Amino acid sequence: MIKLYFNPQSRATITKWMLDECGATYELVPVDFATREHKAPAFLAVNPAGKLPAMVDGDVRMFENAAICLYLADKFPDAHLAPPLDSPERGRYLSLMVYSTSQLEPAMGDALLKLETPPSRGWTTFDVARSVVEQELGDKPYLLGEFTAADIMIGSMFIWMRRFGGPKESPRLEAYVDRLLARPHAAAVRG
Ligand SMILES: N[C@@H](CCC(=O)N[C@@H](CS)C(=O)NCC(=O)O)C(=O)O
Repeated sequence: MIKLYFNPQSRATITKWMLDECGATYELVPVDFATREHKAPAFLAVNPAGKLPAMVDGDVRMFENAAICLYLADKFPDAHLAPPLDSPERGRYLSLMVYSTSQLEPAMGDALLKLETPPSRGWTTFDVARSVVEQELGDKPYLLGEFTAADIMIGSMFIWMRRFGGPKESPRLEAYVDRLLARPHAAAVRG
């Protein structure tokens, strides 16, 4: 059975949302930050970076949310959480999955911590990242039209931005966040 190393106060809630949308059967393995269980050898053997989430599926060992969500979307094709391999939307889907973690998330961190984002960093300001997402969303209900793992990765950032007291977003983004929060399995990231 899939094992998700989990703490409810962590990004592992994103993986939990994904697993629930997949209809997967899985076991939550609690990881206690207070006792630094995530830096103990037993956990470092699963994720040498000492961070949540981490996931084990038989012989498969994984860390990093984007990688885990990409893996799960392909493992559970009946959940239709990724465009098929031969779909022209596949490229945009992969780009958005990577964008969520390489650009949007660090930009959001800078914005919340009120840090400058110099152009020499590998990511942009949150203002730029937000407008990229808004453009990719367009008038569609979800980034790819239908709900996919990209909405879990990108939507979680906007859900958290709202939760952590970020500025009000445009009506289009606010409606997107409301739509995501209305999904029963989003409970994991709702806090
Ligand atoms: N890019 C990683 C980020 C993982 C991450 O930073 N996890 C945090 C929890 S939200 C963590 O484990 N922090 C504990 C630490 O670094 O000591 C992912 O998305 O999987």
